[in-house]
Amino acid sequence: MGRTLSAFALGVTALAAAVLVDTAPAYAATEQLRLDFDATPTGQVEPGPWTSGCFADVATPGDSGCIAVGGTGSISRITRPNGTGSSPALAFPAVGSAIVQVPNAANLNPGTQDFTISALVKVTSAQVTEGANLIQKGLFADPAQWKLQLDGGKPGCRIKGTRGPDTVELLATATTSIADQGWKFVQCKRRGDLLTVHVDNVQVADKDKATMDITSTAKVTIGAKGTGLSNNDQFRGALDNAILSIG
Ligand SMILES: [Ca+2]
Repeated sequence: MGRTLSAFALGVTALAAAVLVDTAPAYAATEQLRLDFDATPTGQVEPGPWTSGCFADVATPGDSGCIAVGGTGSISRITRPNGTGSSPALAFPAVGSAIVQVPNAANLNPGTQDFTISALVKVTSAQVTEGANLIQKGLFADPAQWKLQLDGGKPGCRIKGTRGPDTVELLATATTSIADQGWKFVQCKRRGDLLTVHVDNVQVADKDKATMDITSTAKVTIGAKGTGLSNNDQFRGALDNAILSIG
């Protein structure tokens, strides 16, 4: 993140250090979902590969995200640098499909509020695909969706919802790929009528007319649309800290 850990931060736990390094929201938002993937998925052993098991949601105790796969897909352990240490992260498969899915919950719907979708991702040119979904709630054709994606290696954000009697949608996409650049902090933010995409805290895309109600009964999926084996927009790189903040 280009941010140096303070001597104080070095003295706290790795988890707390990850929080300090990865996010420093300058606005009053509440994390509704934070999957840091630090713990071993329930019922599994390190270092995988895994085809099942769940990760606890650090932001909402009691909630969890669980691995689901299709074909020969699986999720494997990888680690990323974090300050002077490292943090456990996930590697998505080169073949087949694999996701982490979180059941629908009312607190995962921003409605008309401001919100931020965040993830740390690393992708190589060989892993780049035309469609690569990082975190989403709802499908493209559904009445409502929020989505952070990495199509062609370019961070992008799509939202869809209702504005009065109308169904409206908006897509903001960076012009350059983040492939082969190591770990990058990618974010999608809605602030009032503005939708923006950020890479390492630098704004790389924006679109206005973001005012809409985004509410659905869809589950949240991380790494792809689902467990389909075609047209699944499977992400094939590495990911850590999947976060949704609202407010
Ligand atoms: Ca982690």
